[in-house]
Amino acid sequence: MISRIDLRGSALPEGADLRDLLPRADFDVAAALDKVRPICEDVHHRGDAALVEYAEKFDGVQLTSVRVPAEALQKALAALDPQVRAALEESIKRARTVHREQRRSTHTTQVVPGGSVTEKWVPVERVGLYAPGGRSVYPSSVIMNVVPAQEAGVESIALASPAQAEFDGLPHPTILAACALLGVDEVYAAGGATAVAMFAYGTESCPPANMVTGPGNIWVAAAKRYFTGKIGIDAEAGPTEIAVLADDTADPVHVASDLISQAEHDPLAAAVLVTDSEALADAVERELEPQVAASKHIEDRIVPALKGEQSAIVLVDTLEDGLKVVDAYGAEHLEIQTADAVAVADRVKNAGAIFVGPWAPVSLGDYAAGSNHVLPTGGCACHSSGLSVQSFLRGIHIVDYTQDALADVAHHVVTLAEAEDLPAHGAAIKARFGWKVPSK
Ligand code: HSO
Ligand code: ZN
Repeated sequence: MISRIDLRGSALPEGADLRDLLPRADFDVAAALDKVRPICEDVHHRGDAALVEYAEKFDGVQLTSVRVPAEALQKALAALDPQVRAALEESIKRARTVHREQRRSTHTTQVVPGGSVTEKWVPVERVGLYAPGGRSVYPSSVIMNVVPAQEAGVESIALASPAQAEFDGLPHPTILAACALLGVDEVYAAGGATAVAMFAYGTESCPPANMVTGPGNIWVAAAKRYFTGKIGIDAEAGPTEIAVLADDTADPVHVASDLISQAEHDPLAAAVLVTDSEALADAVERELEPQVAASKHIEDRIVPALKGEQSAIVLVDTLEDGLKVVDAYGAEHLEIQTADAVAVADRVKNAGAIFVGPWAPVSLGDYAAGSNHVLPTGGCACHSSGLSVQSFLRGIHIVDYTQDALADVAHHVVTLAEAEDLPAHGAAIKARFGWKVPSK
């Protein structure tokens, strides 16, 4: 069901050599770019007409309007199962509680007397959020994208999700209901790369956005890469990953169920157990069989995910080595199921989010911990963070110097300008002091 990588018996390799030994899905965004480019340019040139045509081609839907009417959002909310509504509301409440505290306030640093630098935080003006359809209809991801944008103070928030033939050509009703709950009323029926292009270029119905965030398949990731530099993006989200660092105190039933929980997302999802206990590895493997058999998306997702080259049980000599392995892997989600899990978690350097101990499974974080579930995948956790209020803010430096404060440092500026062979830079200082470098 799941392969083993045995790293016991000799010293672990370092850095990239260790990373190369660890499993990872093949997610070739560069190759997808060639297919996505003409679609994006078509949306650029033909706007809504192209969106309508792609909805017919990819989603089998004849769109009457790209913008979803406000009544459709309210109708979807009214028809929402009350239990689902209550759960979404709780999820929103907890996410708000956490994200509200991420807001940054303006801060002024007095560099020298008369010279200050203020950093003010300004929200991105308009953001386009993408919510996938098809296999992954996740109202929870709508929450995870909308809440940080709202808490950051983004004024204009629009959402796109693919048209669905079985729902009269509208996006999935739970996506619409989640938008209504969150107070997002600008929603478009557009899918994949076409939705990203719609936000990047704008069309007759949809004004352009400064930034696009949200999960999606490889086409969405490729479209985000195509527009990098033109608009802001959150990340090129790849398939979901879970790594579990566990010792012999871990409960194999929990570990197996958590590995399966993320394998359930996608045949390319990664489930990795890192352990110093062969007994635990054996027990988890035994436990996987009945649990997989009792799950729903067995053949199309869970089995291919667990059997895929991206998943494995990695055996190490010590927990110390286990920490090196999980740091080299840089999982989107990392669970620590060891004795003294808090202390072990504290030592982890690379992970999108860390789930500590037996009562904080990834599923909790997916829906209702208050944390964000849009997290870096593919090892990007070694340089990037998950989505947060910060993702939607820009820090602008405001430089304020008096004449005396400038005079004090002028000679250094002129020296550096000359050292870089940029005398006009120095001249811009001298011009303010009768074309001389002020003497100190
Ligand atoms: N685990 C996914 C998010 C998700 N799970 C949505 C359930 N719904 C990626 O972090
Ligand atoms: Zn999940």
